Amino acid sequence: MTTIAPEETAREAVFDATVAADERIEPRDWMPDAYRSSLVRQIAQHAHSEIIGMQPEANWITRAPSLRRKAILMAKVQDEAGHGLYLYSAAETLGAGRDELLDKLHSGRQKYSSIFNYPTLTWADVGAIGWLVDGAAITNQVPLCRCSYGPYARAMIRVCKEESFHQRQGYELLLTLSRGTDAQHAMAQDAVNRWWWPSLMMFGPPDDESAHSAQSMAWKIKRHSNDELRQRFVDICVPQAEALGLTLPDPDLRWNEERGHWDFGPIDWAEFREVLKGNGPCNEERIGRRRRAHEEGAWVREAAAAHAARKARNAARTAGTGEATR
Ligand code: FAQ
Repeated sequence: MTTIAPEETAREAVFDATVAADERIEPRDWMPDAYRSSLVRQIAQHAHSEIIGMQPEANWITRAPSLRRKAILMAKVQDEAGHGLYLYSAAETLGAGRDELLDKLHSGRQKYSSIFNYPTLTWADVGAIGWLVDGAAITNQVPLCRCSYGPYARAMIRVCKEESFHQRQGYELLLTLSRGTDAQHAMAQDAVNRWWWPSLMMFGPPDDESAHSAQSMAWKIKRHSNDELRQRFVDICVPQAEALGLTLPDPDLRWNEERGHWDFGPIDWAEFREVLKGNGPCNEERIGRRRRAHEEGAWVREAAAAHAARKARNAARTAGTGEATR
């Protein structure tokens, strides 16, 4: 039988009390190993999603229909890279280095969001991603601003502000198309038809199949279950779709007076599982491109490391002789 040292029990009691009081756990605080590894798992998956998520929209930067749209799209895609950096930094505070996490992404040992394995076929997809994908991301991430782990919660505050801008630009883009020519309206509708169901899958498996929800909610990493947030998202989107003059591709959407929510049709979880297994329409393309970008960026990392080493050498010499070298 293993015995638990009294200091261990005392540290665990402090951790439990901090979580119960809705205060934040900070990097130097003691935390259970399982709490640490679950946070690394979720934050890494989130960070990977942000950087892989740059690809579908970046595909349209060179073909944006005006300078204004191009500037907005470039800023948005750049924001997603920034979100990746905040999140990798949050993971670093837990002892998980960026190299290690990227290695796990590239070798398929860590996931990224299923949504980014779908193609962007037309310009309207940029609008649908902003409205639906960023909209789903905000619905999921606003509660994460109250996550029990301080660095993750604080990163989420800035991320959510930027995601709201992204969501609005997508909505405005779709509204312009919806009110445009018949062909533009049809293009907007087609994009919404293709992105609606995958957006609902972003919230994760149904609650009764969600392996991590119960523990993550007990630790106050997650504040709401996958199904609760999915329902919240549907309730937000239905009136917005109406205002856009577009329909959502679900014949079962009905207001349920008793529940005070919109009922919606069954989600194709077999498709979700296939995408997670690597068999979505763009899995290979996305991960292949990410690996290539990493390999092609090796010289930048080497140059930065060489520069840092030289600066450190110079600083050491200056400290020793009062003189700098080139
Ligand atoms: N895709 O037990 P649960 C964005 C995995 S950011 C792939 O329910 P949990 C911004 C899950 O990891 C989008 N895998 O898991 C943007 C677990 O596998 P594991 C990303 C999924 O953690 C916009 C297994 O299934 N956002 O879009 C998915 O309690 C536009 C069992 O699931 C975040 O990551 C999925 N959809 O709940 C960027 C938010 N769902 O780890 C560019 C933070 C589940 O055991 C353009 N993450 N899995 O191998 C979370 O809130 C949670 O991790 C959930 C999943 C809700 C995603």
